[in-house]
This record gives sequence, C-alpha cells and structure tokens, in this order.
Amino acid sequence: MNAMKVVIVGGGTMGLAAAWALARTGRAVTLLERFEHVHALGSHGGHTRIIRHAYHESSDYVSLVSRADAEWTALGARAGQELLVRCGLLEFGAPDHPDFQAAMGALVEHDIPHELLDAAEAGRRYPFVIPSGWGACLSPDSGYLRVRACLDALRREAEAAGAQLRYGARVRELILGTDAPGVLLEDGAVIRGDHLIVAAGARTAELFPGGLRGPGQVQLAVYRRVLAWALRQTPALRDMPTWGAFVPEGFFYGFPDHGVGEAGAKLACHSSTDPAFAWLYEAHEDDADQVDRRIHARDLEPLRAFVDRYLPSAAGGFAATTTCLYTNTPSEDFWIDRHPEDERVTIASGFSGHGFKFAPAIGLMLADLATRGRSELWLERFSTARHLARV
Ligand code: PYC
Repeated sequence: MNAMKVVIVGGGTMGLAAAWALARTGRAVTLLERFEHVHALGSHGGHTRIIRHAYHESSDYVSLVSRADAEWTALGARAGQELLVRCGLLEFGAPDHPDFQAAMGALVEHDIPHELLDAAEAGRRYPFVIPSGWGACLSPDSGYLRVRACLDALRREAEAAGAQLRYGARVRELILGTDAPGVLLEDGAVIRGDHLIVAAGARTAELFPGGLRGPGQVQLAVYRRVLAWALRQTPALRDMPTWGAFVPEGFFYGFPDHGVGEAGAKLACHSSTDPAFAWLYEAHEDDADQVDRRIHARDLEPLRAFVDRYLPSAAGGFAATTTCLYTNTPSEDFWIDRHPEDERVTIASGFSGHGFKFAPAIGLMLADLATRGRSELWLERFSTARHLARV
C-alpha cells in the first residue's frame, strides 16, 4: 500500500515540526518553503526562545508545554546537544497584575517547581530593580531553547526519515475542491497530496483565494516586533535566568547573555496596553513582504524605557537589533483546525508570538490531525469556531 502523502506549505518552525512528526511515522512528506532553512523573515527571530511552563495565557497550555519539553529533551539527547537550556525563568509583576496572578496560579495548580521571592530578594540575586510590594518567582526548570540547534535537529530527523524538504519553492496558490488537494508553485508546477498542511505563518492569508479576513473568517493580524541585544556585557547579565516582566507598560521578556548567536543580553516587548506604544499594533497583514525591516528610534523606545526603569545594568544602548513577525489571532490562541471548506486541509497559524516552545507537540498534533482527523493534544481553544465566536 502506498504511504499517505502529505504536502506542507511553509517550512518554518511549525511546518518543519509537522514534517518531522509525519515522516517518522512513515508518511510521504513534501515540505515547500519559499525561503531557506532558518531565515530572518519569519517568526523565529533571534537565536533563543523562551520555554516557560506556568502558562499565564491559560492553564490549558500547560500539558502541551510539558509534552513539548519532553520532546525537545529527547530530541536533544538523540542529537547529542543541549537544545533546551534550563537556566531558570524569573517572572515578576505587581501582585494584582492578572497575567502575573495567572502564571502564579498555574504554578500551584500544576505543581510546577518554583520559588517565590519578594522584590528585595529578587533584586539582591538578579540585576532587576523591582518595585517594593511586587512579587517575583523563579521556575528553575524553565529557560530557553536554542533556535538554530532545535530547527537543525528537527530537520535532520525529518530528512533521515525520508521527508522531502524543498527550499526556495514558493507556493502561488492552493488548489482545493479537486480530487486531491494541491498547490500551484510560482514556477507553474502542481504538487498534490492526500492532505495539505498550511503552516505559512505571516503569509497564511495570502494563500487563500479571497483571503481569510472576510466576514465569517478568522482574523489574522501580522505585527512587526523588534528584538535588541544590550551593548553592555556584565557578569550579572550573563548569570541571570531567562525572564518575563508583567509591568504596567506591557509584557517584556529577555535572556541571559550566553552568547547564543549574538553577544549581549537579548530583550523585547511582547505585548503592551500602554497607549504610548499603540503603534506596536499597526497591522501588516496585506503583504508580509512589505514589512519595514529597518529599525527606527521609535522601535527602541519601549526597550530603553524598560531597561532604564527595571534593568539598569543593560542600559547604555544596544549592540544589535532585528525584527520578527507575529501572526496574531484576536485571542492570541493558536489557530489549528481543518480548513472550513475542505477537510483534507489543516491550517496551523496564528501562533501569536508565543508558539516556538510548543513546536514538537504541535508537529505531533498536526500529524494526528492529518492522518486521523483528531488529536489528544489539540485544544478546543484552537478551533475556527472558537476564534469566530470571539470576533
Ligand atoms: O512565550 O514568553 C513567550 C514569548 C515572549 C515572546 C515570544 N514568546
């Protein structure tokens, strides 16, 4: 019997993880990526990504992150490399901040190892200035993922299991409603499979005739985010944990200066409700290729303000900066479901800037959805219906 053939559109983090999971179960996989393996034009900007276990977004995500942690750890052991660096995660915020409260609640609910610190103790141990009365918490098993090493390891195993990974292959449009779903490539070639997975990140909407933003369709918004590496290099910035700060200006996060990819401690603003930073939500969904990749003074304002107030050891300018793209759903929950008009097509998009850590679990979920139509890893909050109900 011929193996089920799955065509994957998009070879970024999630497409690659799906290829990895499917090829390892004997499916014939063709992955089509318009750029190269690991590039700076998608969602996995920078060289490190947080892995945190006490999910403030919703406690539903905690079992998914645990599964991803187990898969990253096993993949690293097979690769003979440390993919997940458990340098700990420090989170801090005002005790009445709802996201900080949610993270602290998830730690207790899921029995995740942690140590509560008051602001003064956190300030003694780490280079943060945390306002008196705020809380802090160290989760020693969290930390960061080494992006390049993670993606290389997924690729090696996918290819060893027979996945055909085609780079520089740009899909012009999806072909639906025919005997076998397929894609039309820019060079005119047509590739069909038994199932299509669309994991095209910021370029998802443009692949659907008529787009995905009309009435009754899930609204995806593409946002530009800027990452920066502090110019100053000090032992305190090297020895600190990965961190997440729930401050009145927004949710900021960063990494110790371990010299992964670039020298310097990396930091960024993930989200903000501060009207002064409303421009963080200027959407670019009409053409992800037109997003401005230059860095302007305005981009660094939230980061400068953050370091001046909360992380003064990192003040004094940035050695490097870059951009990445977020593809957000309105709720910032992932969108993973069958295409509304063709159940032989699975959409995996809307990772809303917090998906990387989950990649192997998402890959396994997508493999289940493509081959069995259901997955024990899938959450109702990822469904098209749930996203439409929110709009
Ligand atoms: O998961 O905390 C996170 C995160 C922040 C920015 C990107 N991912």
